[in-house]
Amino acid sequence: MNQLLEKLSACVEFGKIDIKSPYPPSMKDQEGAFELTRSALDAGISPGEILEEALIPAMSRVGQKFSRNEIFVPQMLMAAKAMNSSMTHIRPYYLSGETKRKGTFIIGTVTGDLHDIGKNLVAMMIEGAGWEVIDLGVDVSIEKFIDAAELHPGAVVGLSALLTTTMENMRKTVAILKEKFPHLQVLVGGAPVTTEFCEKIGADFYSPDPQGAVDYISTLAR
Ligand code: B1M
Repeated sequence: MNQLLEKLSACVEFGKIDIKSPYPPSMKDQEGAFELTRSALDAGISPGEILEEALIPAMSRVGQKFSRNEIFVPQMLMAAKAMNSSMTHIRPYYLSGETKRKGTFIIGTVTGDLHDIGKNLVAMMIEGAGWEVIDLGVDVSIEKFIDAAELHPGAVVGLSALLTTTMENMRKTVAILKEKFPHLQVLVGGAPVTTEFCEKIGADFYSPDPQGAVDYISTLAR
């Protein structure tokens, strides 16, 4: 792998946000995710490569270490912060200049779930594909999804869940949304979600990644 990407990936894995960040002490005074992402882009590495080769694998290593009890929630949080600082440079590349939007996409992480990195990636890429995105954030109650769907008739709704415990909230959210708005298209995703689960809960489509979400929603464009 490119050396710059390797360094960037390590910064996200160990939670090194930027050069001023004192954490982790072993990386003090070194450039962090913020500076290295800028350098990678300036060196002509594409935002897609940065995401696929450095940022996403770093978060996956963080998850594996957390599962093995080698790191704990504070370290996961620092990794997420480092990833977000990197995303400040990447996001503008995905934003669409289109003025006529293809439709409206409402997205949120379901109630009880605070994970937003994957949801933010999906939102960013769908916005980049020309949709107006209403991002409801994390820990989104069913009522909030209902209010947003009422406010934006014809919108497509996307739900993200990262915890096996919040998959049940995803199921409830889909059930109530479908009861209230039978024609509403609901897209689901997140690490524990599968095609089988999507079918079981009556959602319309499951995508394991943002590109799949973009491809699907493009088929629904007005
Ligand atoms: Co948490 N966490 N976490 N965590 N965390 C996981 C998910 C976990 C797998 C780690 C582990 O044990 N290995 C585990 C869940 C286990 C399970 O349920 N089976 C876990 C746990 C247990 C917890 C806590 C319970 C820990 C605790 O407190 N004891 C707690 C729960 C808090 C809560 O939500 N109520 C918790 C907290 C946190 C932090 C807050 C510290 C932080 C989140 C910060 C943030 O998001 N701002 C965090 C992090 C960073 C993770 C890991 C390490 C990384 C998640 C991530 O951002 N991945 C994660 C382990 C892992 O995933 N490997 C873990 C990168 C991101 C790009 O991937 O989100 O999967 P992902 O999104 C992908 C796809 O899934 C897809 O596209 C994205 C790009 O490919 N996708 C969609 C996502 N949403 C989509 C929607 C779509 C379509 C595609 O359509 C609508």
